[in-house]
Amino acid sequence: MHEARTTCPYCGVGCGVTACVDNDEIVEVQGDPEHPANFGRLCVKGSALHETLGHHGRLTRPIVDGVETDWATALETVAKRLTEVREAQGPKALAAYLSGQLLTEDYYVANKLFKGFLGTPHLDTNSRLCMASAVAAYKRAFGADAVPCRYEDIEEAEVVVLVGSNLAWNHPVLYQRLRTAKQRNPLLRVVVIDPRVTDTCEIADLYLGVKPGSDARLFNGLLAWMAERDRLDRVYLERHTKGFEEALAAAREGDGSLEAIAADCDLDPERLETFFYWFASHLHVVTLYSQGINQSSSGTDKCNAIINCHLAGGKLGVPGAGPFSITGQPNAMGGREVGGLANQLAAHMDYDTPGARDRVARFWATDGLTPELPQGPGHKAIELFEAIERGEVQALWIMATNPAVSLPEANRVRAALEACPLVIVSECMADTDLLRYADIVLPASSWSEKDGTVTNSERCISRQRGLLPPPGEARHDWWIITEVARRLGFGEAFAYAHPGEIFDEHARLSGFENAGDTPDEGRRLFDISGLAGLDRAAYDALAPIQWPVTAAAPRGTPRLFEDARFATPDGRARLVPVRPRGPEQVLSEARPLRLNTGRVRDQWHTMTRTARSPRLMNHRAEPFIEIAPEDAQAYGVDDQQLARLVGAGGGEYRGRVRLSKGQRRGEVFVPMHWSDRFSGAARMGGLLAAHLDPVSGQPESKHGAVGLEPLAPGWEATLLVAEALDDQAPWREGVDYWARVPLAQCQRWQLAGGEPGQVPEWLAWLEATLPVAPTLWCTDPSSGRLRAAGLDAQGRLRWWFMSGPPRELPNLAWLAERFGEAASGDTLATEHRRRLLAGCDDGAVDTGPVVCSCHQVGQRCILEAIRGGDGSVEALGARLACGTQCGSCIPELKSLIEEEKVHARAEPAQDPAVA
Ligand SMILES: Nc1nc2c(c(=O)[nH]1)N[C@H]1C(S)=C(S)[C@@H](COP(=O)(O)OP(=O)(O)OC[C@H]3O[C@@H](n4cnc5c(=O)[nH]c(N)nc54)[C@H](O)[C@@H]3O)O[C@H]1N2
Ligand SMILES: Nc1nc2c(c(=O)[nH]1)N[C@H]1C(S)=C(S)[C@@H](COP(=O)(O)OP(=O)(O)OC[C@H]3O[C@@H](n4cnc5c(=O)[nH]c(N)nc54)[C@H](O)[C@@H]3O)O[C@H]1N2
Ligand code: SF4
Ligand SMILES: [Mo]
Repeated sequence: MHEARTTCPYCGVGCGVTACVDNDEIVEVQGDPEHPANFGRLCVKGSALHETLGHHGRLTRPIVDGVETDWATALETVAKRLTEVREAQGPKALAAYLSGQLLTEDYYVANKLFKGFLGTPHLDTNSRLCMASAVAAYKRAFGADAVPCRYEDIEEAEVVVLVGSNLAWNHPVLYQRLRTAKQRNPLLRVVVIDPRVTDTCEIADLYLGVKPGSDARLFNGLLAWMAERDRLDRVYLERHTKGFEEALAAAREGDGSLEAIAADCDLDPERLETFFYWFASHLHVVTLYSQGINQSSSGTDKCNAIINCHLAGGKLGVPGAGPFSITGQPNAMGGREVGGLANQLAAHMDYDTPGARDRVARFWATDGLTPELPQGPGHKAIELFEAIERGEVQALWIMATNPAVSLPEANRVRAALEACPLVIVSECMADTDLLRYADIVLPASSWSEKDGTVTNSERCISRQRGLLPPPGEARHDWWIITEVARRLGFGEAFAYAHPGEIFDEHARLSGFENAGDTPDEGRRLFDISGLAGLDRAAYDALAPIQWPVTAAAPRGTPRLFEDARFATPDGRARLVPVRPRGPEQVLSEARPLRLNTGRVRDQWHTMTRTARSPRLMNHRAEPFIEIAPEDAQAYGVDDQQLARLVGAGGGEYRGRVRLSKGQRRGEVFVPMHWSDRFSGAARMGGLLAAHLDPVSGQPESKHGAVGLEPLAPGWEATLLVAEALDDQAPWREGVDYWARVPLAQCQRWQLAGGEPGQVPEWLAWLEATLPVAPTLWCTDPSSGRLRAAGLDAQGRLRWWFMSGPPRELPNLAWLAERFGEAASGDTLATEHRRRLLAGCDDGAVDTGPVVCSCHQVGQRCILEAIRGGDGSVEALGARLACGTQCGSCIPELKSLIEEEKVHARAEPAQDPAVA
């Protein structure tokens, strides 16, 4: 048993993790007390990391044209087919689509191979869907893609503004840090700007429920307000910026009254003014923004509208201040550093950066090996798939991302992939929606096996360390890329024995001819030349450090622009005139509802990894549609019923309705996580039309337009099946709605279908659908509901069935235990057999959706405890332990307490339905 330190592979907070390794297994993970991102904390996803590991479900062998093969054949085939396409169609027929979940070393070699040696500019990344607008705005304002702040600034601020960020769920450890800072400093004010009341609002002193897409108008209004009230930092503007007058003129266009701005943003003027006043009257303001700002057809402008206000007040470059774009993926920032976006070349040099092409070509020594470096930028993600659709790009290598789910117009993307002559996919999991479209599948190593570096939201470079051997023949992404490069004839330029050697080259490139005072003279802000030349041991021991790291700043640079010198030719920051524009996806009679999409607390993106932890599946088990109660009534749907959404992207989405008082009228929210793997029709990517920001190319994923109607099936049912029976899953055929929920040792299938009033002959259906016939069954005479179970010849439990809606579910954990016993070969004990159809020992119903994932505490237990007198988070924690580990569920606990208070006053208490 030994302890090793590494970095969490989920969100951009980039927490340090201490892993306890025992015989090629990670038995426990804890927060690294010394890591500057988390100082020992972890959220629920981080603390469940070891539960998502294991060889089950992993890709372990390369596959070519549907047939498993060895690496030599697979690598040869990749090289041969890429060469064929290049020779027939030219280098620009080749493309790559990467991900912020690759390590910097993987990213670096992929970028070098495609742009430097294959000579195609078409290498883009899923950061296009995520950070592209923030990147473009920083470049417009500061001359470089540089996040000025560090996490401590959030703790040191007087006002923290969270715009379009659900920090409590998506950057939980940073949220905890903010929460603690607020407890220490009661004067710290938190403002949340989000159309939805989220769990983040729990710590908000002021909540602004803005109209979707109206943030630019709001921040323009703030700029004009500051100018009017003389709350500008005139000296800062004068000395260190340009463009203020133009930006102010644009901000003053139209009706500048507070009432008019408030009306356009759908806000109460008084609350809006409170925000303006707080922002304007404090120096130490951090505005932290995320996808509610970026994922917009005017996202870059929105980011600049925010940055304008910071520049105008001199609120950056000092502790506790700055416009802070928070990154989503663990290595979104690393991808930006190597130049993984299609408009970048390498190492913070763009195609139009003076001297950059020549410099990079010399550094990589591409001479004579390749036609030449591309002349200009390549296709951005959406454009790339359009070029594939047109047949211009004929070979695509996708690594560590799932565009068949996560891109807007996902059905069109699927058709393009289908038509593309060569699709290569590097992936760790055996079963993702994307793999269906792959001609060649390359099994990649995953977190805990991979070795390299990542950079988090505050520019902090940390090591992810390889602790376990990859399963089967899975290989590291950097290795796969360099082996292909060798077979393409570029062996000398890709002769790395270890990721440390790649990191060294990356560090050297960042410092290569990085001199002078201005970008025109070759100066780049991204410079980690101070980390070049590390030997293997020093690389392995590398402690977290914030870039730039240079001879002048060997310990890194926590905060940028303290000297107010920016990376523009004249050293001044730019204010950018912003003219607010609304969403491009327009509402219509057929699609009258505004569609908001985003994340839930316990899932990660397309769930390929988090769904492997049953306790992470319990928070939100099924795909859902959140809607205001009044709208639900108007559309004829009710809480926990099934409904469908139809959108302009050509797809539809089926999920369970959740009434939410935090949802504005006229808007619905759906999670981005469900794929065809987990539900029959719950891919939100099919609902959205691809409208792009003209500057950044980022799609408008937050502002779709949809129609809603009830699904009204004739029946609903739950089927639990042992893992071994799950392979074919014939029971999902012909049903109108299904969702698969992995539980420990069994799979839960939620099924619905049929016309109203129509109920199948269940016993006959079970007999026909399942390989093991019903052994036990009973029918409730009053409701006609059936419960049944199938045991094999040895008396082991194979399946369990219940007709009726999931709110009638008994104790799933108890049933899962019985499946666990069966999995280890045990026959069902007599006393359990008697209780099997009841589904519990004591007549208890299921504990409901899990609120506290760490301690697996269900909503029903919590409500009972509240009704029994535990009226505070502390009291609940003392009785049930909920909320006492990572704290992510505290907002939910508080709202349950609040709801109960309201209930207790209004009506006799009712059990909420099961999600
Ligand atoms: N649990 C979990 N955590 C994650 C991830 C995950 O999958 N799961 N993914 C990671 C990644 S890659 C990313 S990019 C981050 C994203 O982190 P966030 O940006 O916090 O996540 P989202 O839920 O996509 O959207 C944030 C909020 O924007 C709001 N919003 C929508 N439209 C508007 C608008 O017009 N104006 C404003 N002001 N707000 C609006 C939404 O209501 C939502 O609450 O999370 C990271 N962390
Ligand atoms: N409507 C809507 N759409 C969105 C968003 C939204 O808020 N709303 N958010 C957008 C954002 S911000 C993002 S970041 C994207 C995320 O969307 P994706 O990137 O498409 O989602 P993931 O599920 O993270 O896909 C990563 C894949 O890589 C695999 N993988 C993991 N680690 C490795 C590795 O080390 N090597 C290899 N080769 N493979 C690996 C995983 O198993 C998984 O299949 O979605 C975007 N799409
Ligand atoms: S906050 Fe993010 S980086 Fe930290 S443990 Fe949670 S998911 Fe991992
Ligand atoms: Mo993201």
